[in-house]
Amino acid sequence: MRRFEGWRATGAFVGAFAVAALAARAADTPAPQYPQLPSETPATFTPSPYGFDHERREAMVPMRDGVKLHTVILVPKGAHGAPILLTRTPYSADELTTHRQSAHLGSALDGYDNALDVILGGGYIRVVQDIRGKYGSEGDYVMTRPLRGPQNATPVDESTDAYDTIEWLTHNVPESNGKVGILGISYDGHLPLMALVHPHPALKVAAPMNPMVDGWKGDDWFHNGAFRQQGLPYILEQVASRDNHVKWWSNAFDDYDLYLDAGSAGELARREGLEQVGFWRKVLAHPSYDSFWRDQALDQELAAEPLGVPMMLVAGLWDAEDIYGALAVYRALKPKDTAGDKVFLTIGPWYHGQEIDDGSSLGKIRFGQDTSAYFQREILLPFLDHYLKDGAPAMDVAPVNAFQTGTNVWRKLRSWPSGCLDGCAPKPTPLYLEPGHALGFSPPATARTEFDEYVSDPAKPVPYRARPIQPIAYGPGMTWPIWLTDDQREMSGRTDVLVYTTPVLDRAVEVSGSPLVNLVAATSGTDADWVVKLIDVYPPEVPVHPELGGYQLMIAADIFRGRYRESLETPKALEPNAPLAYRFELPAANHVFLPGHRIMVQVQSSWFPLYDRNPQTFVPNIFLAKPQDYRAATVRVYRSARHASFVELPLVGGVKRPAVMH
Ligand code: PG9
Repeated sequence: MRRFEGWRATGAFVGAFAVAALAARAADTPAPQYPQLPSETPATFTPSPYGFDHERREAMVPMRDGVKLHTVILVPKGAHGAPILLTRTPYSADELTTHRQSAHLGSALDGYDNALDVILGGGYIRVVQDIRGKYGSEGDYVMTRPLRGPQNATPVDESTDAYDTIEWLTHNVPESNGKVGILGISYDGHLPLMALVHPHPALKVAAPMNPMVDGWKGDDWFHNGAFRQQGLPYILEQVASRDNHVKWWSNAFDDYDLYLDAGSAGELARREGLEQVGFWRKVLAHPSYDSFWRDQALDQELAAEPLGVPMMLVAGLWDAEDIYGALAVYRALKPKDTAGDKVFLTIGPWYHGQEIDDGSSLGKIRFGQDTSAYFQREILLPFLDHYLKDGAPAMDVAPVNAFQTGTNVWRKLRSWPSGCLDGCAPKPTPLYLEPGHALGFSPPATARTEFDEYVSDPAKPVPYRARPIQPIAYGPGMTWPIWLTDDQREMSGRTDVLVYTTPVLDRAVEVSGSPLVNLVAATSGTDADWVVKLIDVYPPEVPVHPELGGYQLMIAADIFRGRYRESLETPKALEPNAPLAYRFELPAANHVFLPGHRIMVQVQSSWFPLYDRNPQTFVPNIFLAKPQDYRAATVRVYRSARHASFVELPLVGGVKRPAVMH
């Protein structure tokens, strides 16, 4: 999410009213005529090309419905027969291409979305375009505009806009070789996927990085039905005005206070005036996985299309925004790639979009190498070159490049998930919650009903990170992007967080794929959220990195809203105090728990304020829950033979003998 912080409530609002009143009064009086000094500003200014290593052109590119899209074209001096790298964005083409007032292409390009090693190293023509309705482009804005179909009766969508843009570029940029690649991160990674629907023949390759794919299941708006309410400011700023000048107001430094004070996400949105914003009204009306969300799930839409353009999907293991999308698309499309030459995947140890930033570390975790530079130079550049350059060399990029954390090595794989190049498939292996807050690979033997218990109180929800909690924002001092690597120690000390830990590992435990939660739990309420975290616990002392002593690093974690246990579309009240099974997938891991470490699982019922609170009393629409609906509940997590709770690990290397235990 591209929200810049550094702005909080000021008197600007009051000031705006005063100016409006003065203007209204002035309109009544005829303006006096004074002599004018000739303007010193030319009618149009032509920038001097002196010292530039590239030429900047701007065009209003016509779409099939007559709407024109503002497009910036940066052509390296002397370019001839050069391919085009296109990014379509809702985040200002100007901002992305005027980072510094520099005559050098590399300095002019903003770090966001501009994979500099690739663009500069490849001698590409760089094109960045404002999508319809944003910044310099004409037309109306619709958040992640749905494809033509049930939710879009117009003749245009982002796929036709991409098509029309590529058509124009191939006829209007004489320095190009007529081959176009499209790439981008997040929203700008969603747009390359859109371009793959009825693609233009000149579109030769796509690199959708950390793309937003399914807003309900696991990307920006919800995770498994729990609403990511700290995304409200993004919705406001992105949709309330064409150029994002309308800003979110906050009168609390700690988002925990701001969101708790409002009660529900619906109430906070109301206080901010969000009901004026069309997209928010849609979210408010569709809290469940109904056709509104299902019809827009891009992985499923793409699976229904022929596979034509080769693509490099890019996923980050600690992506706090779109951790779901890239792998969902991979899973949907890979079976169609029978020749193995269309769907490629990179999985890196990155926050959202870190593959084009410094990739040596993430939070306190170091990787011993710049993983992003490796990705750009050794994976993305040869991949794009191969499809875009005339007479390009053969490419030996592996079908899947996955960075393995813990050991800190890149692994070349044939497919994902897979333990090695020759396909040693990971074996789903349950890791059980055991008595005494232990974890182990042996199923519970006891026939007795056994459980652990806590009180989940919506008046004191579990913070998802140490307070004060910052908003979702980027910029100086903002730590939102790295939160998934926060130390979980503080949370494990709470009475409303259950903690299960293995003994110290005597050999490595390797996981590759998506762990599957199987929780059997009961609540005294009629609705509940379940947060399950798979954690690598470092040894008490780590001599080379003392700050990692005892660190509790989340490897995979997610939330599931209990009301969707039986159907994602039709929520249902939970039967109070009944042990019920909840099964859901955690985001993918590619990790080795090293000898000397321990594996931990934490279970809790809130993750606040990133996710809105579950009132724990069933109400039809949680956005509209009233203060009296929020009630404390007693929660039981079961761990007996009949009601076993476990996390199924995608274990590589078999289970000849449980790998743990001292
Ligand atoms: N994660 C952001 C986003 C994508 C799509 C829709 C809304 C938000 C982003 O960083 O672009």
